[in-house]
Amino acid sequence: MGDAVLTISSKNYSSWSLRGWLLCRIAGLDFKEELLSADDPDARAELLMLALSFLVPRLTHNGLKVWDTLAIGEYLHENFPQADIERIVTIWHECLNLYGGPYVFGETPTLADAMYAPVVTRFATYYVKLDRQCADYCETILALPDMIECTEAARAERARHRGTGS
Ligand SMILES: N[C@@H](CCC(=O)N[C@@H](CS)C(=O)NCC(=O)O)C(=O)O
Repeated sequence: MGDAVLTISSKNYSSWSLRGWLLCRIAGLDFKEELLSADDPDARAELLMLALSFLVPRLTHNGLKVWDTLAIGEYLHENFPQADIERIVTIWHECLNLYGGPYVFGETPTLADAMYAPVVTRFATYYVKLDRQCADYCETILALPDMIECTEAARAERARHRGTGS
């Protein structure tokens, strides 16, 4: 996990501190809390050194300083991904059951399947364990003639790059 410190000003009065604190907790980040009151002139001086904005929350992780709540959220999301897979699996179940498969919206591949195609390949790359219905959906997508063509072209592209050293 590395070294993580979340600087906040107050658990009583700072709504932004609460947001940052919760984001870190939800992401499962192992972090230390540092409480710096924005009213205390010394703390304000320290805050300025921590974040040009003077504002909290502010997260330091592995030497990186993140000092905006949304940025903290995005940073944590990128570094500690969580519930995305479950969400996708839920959506696939709902759609496949409702529309009868084999594609997300029934018998014909649609925009939704094109959007999910890279998700399918990532699930394969990272050996994500899936239940039968979702695994079947992945196989269906990977077996699409257009998908096969594109995958073969991708392999040839990589081989070409390797060949030219670029
Ligand atoms: N846009 C900032 C807003 C943060 C913010 O307004 N924080 C308040 C605490 S609730 C603050 O640090 N205030 C200190 C001050 O105004 O001196 C973010 O998303 O983090």
